[in-house]
Parts: sequence; C-alpha cells; structure tokens
Amino acid sequence: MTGETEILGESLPFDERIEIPNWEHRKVDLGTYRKSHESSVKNSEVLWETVAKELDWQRPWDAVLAKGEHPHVAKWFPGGAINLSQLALDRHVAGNRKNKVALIWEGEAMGDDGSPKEVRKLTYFDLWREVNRFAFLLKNNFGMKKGDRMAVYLPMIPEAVVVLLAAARLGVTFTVVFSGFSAEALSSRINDLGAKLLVTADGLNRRGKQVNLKEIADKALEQTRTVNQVIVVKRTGSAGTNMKAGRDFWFDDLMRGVPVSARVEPEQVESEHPLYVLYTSGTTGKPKGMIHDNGGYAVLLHATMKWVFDLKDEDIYWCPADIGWVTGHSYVVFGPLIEGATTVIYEGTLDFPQPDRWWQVIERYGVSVFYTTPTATRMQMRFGEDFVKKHDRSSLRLMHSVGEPINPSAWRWLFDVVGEKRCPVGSTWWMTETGGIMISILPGLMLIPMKPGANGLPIPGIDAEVVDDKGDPVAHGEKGLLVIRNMWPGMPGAPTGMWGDPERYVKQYFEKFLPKDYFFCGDYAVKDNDGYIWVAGRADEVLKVAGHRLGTFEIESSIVSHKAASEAAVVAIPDPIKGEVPIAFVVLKNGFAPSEELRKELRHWVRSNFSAIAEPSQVYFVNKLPKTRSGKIMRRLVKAVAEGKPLGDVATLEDEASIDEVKQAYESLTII
Ligand code: 6R9
Repeated sequence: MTGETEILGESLPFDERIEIPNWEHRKVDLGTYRKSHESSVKNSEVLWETVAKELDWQRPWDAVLAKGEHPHVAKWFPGGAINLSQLALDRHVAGNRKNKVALIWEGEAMGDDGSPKEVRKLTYFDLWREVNRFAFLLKNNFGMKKGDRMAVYLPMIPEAVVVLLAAARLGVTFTVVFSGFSAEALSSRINDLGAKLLVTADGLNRRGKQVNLKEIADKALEQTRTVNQVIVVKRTGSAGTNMKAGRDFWFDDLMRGVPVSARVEPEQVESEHPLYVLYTSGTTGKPKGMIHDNGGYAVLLHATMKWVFDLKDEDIYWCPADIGWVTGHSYVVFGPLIEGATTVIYEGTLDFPQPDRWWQVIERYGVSVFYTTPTATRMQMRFGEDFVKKHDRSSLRLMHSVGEPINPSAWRWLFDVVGEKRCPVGSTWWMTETGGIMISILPGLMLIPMKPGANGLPIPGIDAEVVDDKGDPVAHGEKGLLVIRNMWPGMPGAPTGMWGDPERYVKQYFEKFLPKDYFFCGDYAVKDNDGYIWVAGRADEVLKVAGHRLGTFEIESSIVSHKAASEAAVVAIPDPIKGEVPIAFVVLKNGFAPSEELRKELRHWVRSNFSAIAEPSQVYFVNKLPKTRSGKIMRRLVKAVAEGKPLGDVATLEDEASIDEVKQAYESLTII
C-alpha cells in the first residue's frame, strides 16, 4: 500500500517541526518520548494501575486486567467498584471545589444588547444537588435500578448533563441518541438496547428556529416495545406538545415534587458494569452499540484529560461537541467533570447569529483550553480572520482538534491566527470504540515538536501501529492500516463489547488480523520517520461528514425506503469544508422517471427520515449499479468514478456498462 498521503489535497509536511518557546517546561526530545513510551507499553498494566490509584474507588480491584467470557472483551479492574457520578461530583463537593463553577451554559438566542439571552452557571454543589434529585426521581418514581437501561434524546442543555450523571449514579446503563437523528434512528436504538425509559425535550433551538423533538420522539415510540415512561424537559415551551397521560411527564413538574435535600447514595457500581452503550455506524447493517464500562473508562478519561489537555483548576475548558457523539460523552460530560474542571456548554451553532459566535464565547468566559474540529476550523477560515481578531483570545493556552483528519493549512490557521503561535495545537485521534484519545501530542506530560496535520505519537500505554494487510508494520512514509496491538482501559467492555452481538464485535475489529490480537480501527494512516502517525481517512465505507460518523449503508437504506427508489449506492467525495460529503447513485423503480423534482425529494427524504447531516449533496439517476457477480454493490468503483481516479481491479465486475452509466450520470451533472 503506497501513495496518497494527503489530506484534502494537501501533501503532508512530514519533516516540518514546530516548537513553541513558552512550553519549555514540558518539552522533551523525540528519543526520550519514544523510550518512555516503549516502557509504558511493556508495563502498561503498571501504568494504568498507577493512574487508577489517583481516582476514588468504592472498592479496590482484585486485578488490573482480566479476560472476559468473550474473546477480546476485557475486564478492567475486576473486583473494583467505582461510581462516575460520585467521581464527578461528590468528591468535589466534599472538597474545595464545592462552590466552583462546574458548568457554564449559554443558550443560542442573542439579545439586542449583544449578550446572550440565557446563561446558566451551575456550581459543583448545584449540579450535585440536581443530579441527586433526578436520581431520586428515577429511583423512587420510575423504579429505575442498576442494570436497567434508558435512552436520552436531548439537545445541549444542562439537563442533559444532569440526566447522564443521575443514570451513572444509579448504575442505569444509558444510550444517548443524537438530537439530529430521526424517529427511525431513535426507535432502532431503543429497541436494540431494550430501554425502559426515555428522557427527551419538547424541542430544541437551531439557528433561531425550533425543532419539535417530542413529535419525533412520539413517532419513534410508536415503533418501540420497551419504553413505557417518558420524561420531557421543557426547552422551547412550544405550544401543543402532545403529552400522553400516564406515559409522559414534564421534567419540571416532577422535579418540583422532589425536595432540594433529596439524596441518593451513589450505587456500588462494578468497574466492568456498562456505563453506556453508544451506537455508531459501521460498514454494513445496523449501527453497532459499543459498550463502555465504568472503571477502565474513567481511568482513560482521567489520564487523557491530564496528559492531552493539561487541565488545571484555573482552566475554563470548552469542547463544543454534541452529547450525541462520543466526544460529548467523554470530553464534555465525564472527562472534565471527573477532573473538577469548569466546562462550557453552548447550545447552538458556531455561526449564529454571526460568524463570530464561537470567538465571543471564548472571550466572554475566558476559555483557556479549546477542543475543536477541522470542519469548524475550515468554516471559520472561510468567514475570515477579522471575525476572530476582533475578539480577545488571550485566555487561550491550548487547542486540540478531533473527528477527522485536519489538513495542514487548517492546523496552521488554528496555530497562527487563533492561537497567535502561543498555544500547542493537536489533532487527537480516537473513535467511539476506543472511548478516549489514543494518539495525540501531550502538552500536559511531555511535549514533542508539533507537525501540521499529524496526530502525533500513541499516548503512553497504547501500542498503535500502521500495518499492511498481513499485520506487518509498513515502511515509514507508506500508507497502511491503523491497528492497536494491545488492550487499553476504556476499550469496548463487558459483557459483549458490542451490545448483544459478541460475534460481530470480534468479526468487525479482530478477525482481519487473527491470530494476532490486533484491534482493527478501519482507518488509513501513515507513520513518518519520526514515528508520528498521520491518520488520513477511513479505509472502509464509513463516512465522516463534518466529523459526524455515518455509514453508507444507513444512507442507502434511508433512500430505498422512499417509494420511488429501488437501489442506491452512496459514496463519499472530498469536500473543502466538511471533509467529505455523501453523494448517491439511485436506480428508480418501474413507473418512476428521473426528474429534478425527484432528485430534490430524495435528498429531502434522507434529511427528514434519517438526518440532515446525511443528506446527499447530489443524487444521480442510473439504470444499474456496478455490482459483483454475486450481486454486491461495488462502491469502490463508484467512488473512483466520482473522484476521477483509476478504477483498479475490475475482475469481479459483472457488467462493465454499469460503469459507463455511473460516469455519464456523474459527468452530466458535474459539468453544468
Ligand atoms: C472521536 C470520534 C472515529 C473516526 C476515526 C477517524 C476519524 C477522529 C481524528 C480522525 C484523523 C483525527 N477521526 N479523530 N481522523 N484525525 N484527529 O470522532 O469518534 O465518531 O467514532 O469517529 O473519526 O476516521 O476512525 P467517531
């Protein structure tokens, strides 16, 4: 595997090294880092045990690591008990962070005076009290107990944090469904997990408009068998919210009935007990419910908050990710609160009402540690420097990016323009499955020179490598597949790694390299001469649209659920802002003719029946799709046509004319 070592058409500056003078205290040379990393991998259990000892456990562990009942599903710190709500709240409330601000929340709406209409600040004590009250409700009024499951379908409001921490307090396993997903996505996740209760909101604010979330939730509930209780947070107060008697309850009404003094002791939660299940897109089939435990997960979050974010008590930390994605779980809710940080949550979009909204937020609260994304950065670059420069960013001291590869020019913009060459800038590589950051520069531990667009070296204890199809390391500078060769705390947990499907878990992540026990990440990467890893994109049919993870299969399923569509092939093409965007090639059913109207209708269909972020940027009509003789759609060929690249191996292609169809359809629209 060689070639194509670029990100969004920009070649990778393997030999560029950028250092900053004000971080001398953390600077190490590469040799020192590599040596220490090598020994951390050799003794990784010692390392993780040392980190674990920095947390408060309810009961100490019997062993650091044990194999679970299923191959490749590890149990971290078995025998130990730990409660993440206690860790994120009680120990701060008992100590000197009781009156420290835990959450600064800003609503989207802006007043005429140029300040936000709604700001809420909750101290650790406030948050602890609210979490206790909500846990009290869940336990006493709704009968929720350890081992039960619940679903959360909420926008970015403080109640979302309260709900997650209350679930963690009781040992109730939760799944968060992104509030931009449709009823279908919500119901399938509820059903897969067997959730008994749903927490949602009447609506959400987006760009000054309101989306009626409860209506979508109601549609989902028609397709579910397990949920018989729904708690609804009033966010938009929109008239006419349909509340089903005996099933639906207003959050506020319920909470009014709970005294402020209500307390629920944190449940004893076994280290390997599932904290949450987060559904993420794979290459085929329904989304995979990745399980994350309590103990190992907390250890990885604690380590990475320190090493990667260098978090200090005086920091104001902001990660604008949505709680519907893993970044929201790990680095908006649990990570920062376990550390006792002050964390900012902003409800809306980055350019509402003006393109400088994010810089305002940074200025208003004096954000010092900022965790952003490449897509957001590229959008800001397009708006122009003036929007940034008119706001005070002197509080910023450290930035990282996540979600997709960062092209070198976007990295430089963050470093030069936003951080004025003062702040380390990283691109942290990880995924839903890993639970936390795996490859990154470590300003909080040992800082090596930065390279624009690189992820850096694996963090301590993580044995990541770039390998060929057989699992052997590729030569430096060559493209290969990213694997993790050892186990890590925070990895998919007991009992089955993937909820209800241990076979699929093993097949998806380990089968490719067996008998080697390598975790196959699904990404292409390059390792340079210095050992830096540059993840360049997915090697499978997973899309990252503006950093959001989607499967081609999910979008295709949505298209063919339209009455006019018979078959669809979705592929991703590069996009200068969003990284990549989906396009769809569609075969129509008999009786339907291609038209501009239908094109629009299909795009709109995906938008409303799956998610706005999944809307194909273009729909092409074809009479047939390229398939193998056994009938599998050859998306690889469709993608090659769309990108104007050589087709590669076509030996298994059944009908060459199908390629001409795709070419013609693509060119006829693209030329216009
Ligand atoms: C955290 C998150 C995972 C996929 C992953 C990779 C891409 C994430 C990246 C990155 C290059 C980075 N990815 N961070 N690629 N550089 N810093 O995004 O999880 O939604 O599961 O997506 O995102 O392709 O495999 P998730």
